[in-house]
Amino acid sequence: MHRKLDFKLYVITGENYHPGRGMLEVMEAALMGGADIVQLRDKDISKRELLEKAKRLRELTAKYKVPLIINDHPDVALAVDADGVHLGQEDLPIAVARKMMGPHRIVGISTHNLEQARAAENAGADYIGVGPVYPTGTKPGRQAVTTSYVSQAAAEIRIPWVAIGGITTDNAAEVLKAGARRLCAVSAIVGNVDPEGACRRLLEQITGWNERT
Ligand code: 3NM
Repeated sequence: MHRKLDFKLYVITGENYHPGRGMLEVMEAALMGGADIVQLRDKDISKRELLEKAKRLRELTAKYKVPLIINDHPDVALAVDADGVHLGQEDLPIAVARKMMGPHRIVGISTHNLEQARAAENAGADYIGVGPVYPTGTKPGRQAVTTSYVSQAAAEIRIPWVAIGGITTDNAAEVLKAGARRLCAVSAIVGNVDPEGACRRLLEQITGWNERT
């Protein structure tokens, strides 16, 4: 179990994020590039299909000894022995997910402002997402929170948190400068022709920054 969270580069995969390419091939490349936590986020498929994908991703992530998080569905997470579940603000409350997942699995949640971040911390979340930092087609319709929320999280949040939303190798330095120590990306990695290289470049930036501070 991975209750003690130690990661730098969080990668999310889902059916629509890498059209024409197989999930396992893309994710194996990301894992070879150093992705150290993986989430399956697939909103448009049946639960049965999600379960099958989750099983395959469980086998792959186990091979790389990387935690697997399932978006939205504690039952699927438990069924495939995933390491945790990731919730949105409209999903099950943290306390309910915790009860289902037990004390040793990871419960994470997306937050879009400091009030939500504090609430998640108080409710016992293991980590939070902080974003979307930049506008992103991967989560359309949600306003960017900018690096000002990243700076606030850096100053106030004591549980692990990860910056997410529109992050690429071009703007990662700005997000790290604002105080992020962990980054999450979807399109910049799984939508990249070279997911392994994309991971390596982002990780180099994160590690380089963490060593400086
Ligand atoms: N959650 P990309 S932003 C899935 O802010 C997700 O909670 C967000 O994708 C949040 O790296 C986001 O392609 C999309 O911008 C991230």
